Amino acid sequence: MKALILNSGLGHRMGVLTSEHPKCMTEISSRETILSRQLNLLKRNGITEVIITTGYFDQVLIQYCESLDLGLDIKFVNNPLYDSTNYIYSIYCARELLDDDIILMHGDLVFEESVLEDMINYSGSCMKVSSTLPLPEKDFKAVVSGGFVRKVGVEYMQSDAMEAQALYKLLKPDWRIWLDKIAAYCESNDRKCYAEKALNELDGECNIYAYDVKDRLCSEIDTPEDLAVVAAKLSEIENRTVYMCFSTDMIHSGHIAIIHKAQKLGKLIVGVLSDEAIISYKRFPLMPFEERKAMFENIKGISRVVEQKTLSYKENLESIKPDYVVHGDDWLHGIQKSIRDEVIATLATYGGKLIEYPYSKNDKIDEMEKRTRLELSTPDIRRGRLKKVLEMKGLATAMEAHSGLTGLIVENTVVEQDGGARQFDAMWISSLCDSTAKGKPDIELVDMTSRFRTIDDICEVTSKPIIFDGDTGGLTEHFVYTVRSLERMGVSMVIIEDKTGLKKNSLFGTEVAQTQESIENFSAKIAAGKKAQRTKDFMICARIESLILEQGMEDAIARAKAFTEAGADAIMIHSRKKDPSEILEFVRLYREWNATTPIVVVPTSFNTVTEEEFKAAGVNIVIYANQLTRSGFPAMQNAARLILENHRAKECDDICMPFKEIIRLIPEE
Ligand code: SPV
Ligand code: MG
Repeated sequence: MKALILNSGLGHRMGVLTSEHPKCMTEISSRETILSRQLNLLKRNGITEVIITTGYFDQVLIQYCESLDLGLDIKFVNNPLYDSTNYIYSIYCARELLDDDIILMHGDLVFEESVLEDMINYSGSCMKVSSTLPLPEKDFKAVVSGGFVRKVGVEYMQSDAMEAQALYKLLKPDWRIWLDKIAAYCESNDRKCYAEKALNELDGECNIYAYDVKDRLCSEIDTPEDLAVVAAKLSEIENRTVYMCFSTDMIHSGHIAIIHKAQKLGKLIVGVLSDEAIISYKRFPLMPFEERKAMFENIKGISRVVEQKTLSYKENLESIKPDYVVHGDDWLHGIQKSIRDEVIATLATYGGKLIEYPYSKNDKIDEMEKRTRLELSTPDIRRGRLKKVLEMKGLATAMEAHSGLTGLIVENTVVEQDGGARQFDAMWISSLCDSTAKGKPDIELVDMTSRFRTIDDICEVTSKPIIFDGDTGGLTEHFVYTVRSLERMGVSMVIIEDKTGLKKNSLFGTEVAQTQESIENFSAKIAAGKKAQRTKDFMICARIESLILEQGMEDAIARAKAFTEAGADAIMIHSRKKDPSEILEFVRLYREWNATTPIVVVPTSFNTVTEEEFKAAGVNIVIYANQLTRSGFPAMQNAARLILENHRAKECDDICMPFKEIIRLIPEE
């Protein structure tokens, strides 16, 4: 596609402004002239071959174009009869160079980039019209019917006429017909009319669509008054702001394309989503916030980068008040729909607009995302992530998983809430649930090899950090090996409890015989584990059973202090009381002594306390230790019973997940 710019005219209505150069060299801002703007926009939109017809001051014009040094292939065609003919003859002079699709424009036309871009992207031939501007008295109008331009001229004031400008995109077949007619006119010496006179005679032979740009700028400059109006509109356009928000840590061609589109609407301000907000609805970011921010700051044409703390745009929109928010249309459904609704409502409060571009699904991007998830699931990356989540969020949640499938549920369950989203941060590999899934009691009967097999199954299909329930840790001599094996597998934390002998589940409390380990022995086990540890990210958490075994708060706190001093990276305090007060009291007392070591709780019994309340009290990890197992088994028992009762499976179907859905739970490689 080539551009043809008609610059042979005299421009005498501009007065002194055109006494030394052609009109197209008139400055429209401190940075650009009409022509430099046209050429820059053509270049930005992929048009590199330009034909400029010249007339008076042609050498000034040629030198000026050279001085712009735009790297465009510009050919100049002089109309030797410029002062006695109209541009129909200039086109005729250039006809040999015009054997292509053509963007045709008058040399005094100023338009916003999106107008040119949209017309270039339109599938057929088209001419710029406006349905919102009044019909100009002296300038071009287009008679439009059925969406197509039938006539163009200054004389049409009828109701089916629209304001129009000499900005066309002409596909070769349409252009050929018009150009032949132009040639016929010029060869029969009819050279003083508009080229549109030839077009009008074709009576619809060329299919030129009336491209309605409404209020967007596309005006010619004939007089100093026009210049003032256009310059004011341009400065308003240049001060427009556009807001986009990104959560990505990988910039790809799709992002660059939408950033380029957004830049054409005004100064682009990019909101970079905080780590915490990303973790809440997507996956763990590969790069922390500061690095992602720097990445956007270094993209050409982004004028400012700010943090967006939540998935909700509201706070940033209310403070920045951008003219436009730009987004792909992929948020019309799903988790982001409510965020989109809120954006629309917020923009409406001050007259901002949402611009959505079609979202193009891209296999390469899906592949990159898959690889990212794979990378996140590799042991070295996965292991360190629990610490990072704790740093970023202060409080992490973990949900029980005992198989690949339950791991996938913890990995993929996301709930939309209050304009945001929530998901679990980590997985808890419970000894109770792992044993139960194998039909065995929770007494350290399932050996480590088997427990590791469960970890392996889960690791294969997930990427979230893992907290492993290590029971008592076994013999110290064995525990040191366990630590290294867990590290190798990418587990982030092992929790061992200060019990000895035959371990029973804590929720039995004192109903069964259980022995607490001495402070000395357990401290030594922790210290040995820490010494055996090879990576810096792995954490050993000491679990205190004093409240479970009714040994009192003082004992619990004394143990917590001793185990912390022995090197424990975190402290878990457990209770089987419904009333959370002893847990909260422990947290208060421990925090008085130690402000930073993470505290872990397992609120199976004291389940009325919310995560927010735990966080406010000073807790850092909340583990939902058994809920998938406890909810899954009754459903399974019920299904088995229904089939037995009815001698068939039909009645059971209503409580079963459709097969299609269960298949969808498992991602295909
Ligand atoms: C587990 O889930 O195996 C635990 C937590 O150790 S509890 O069952 O509450 O003891
Ligand atoms: Mg356990």
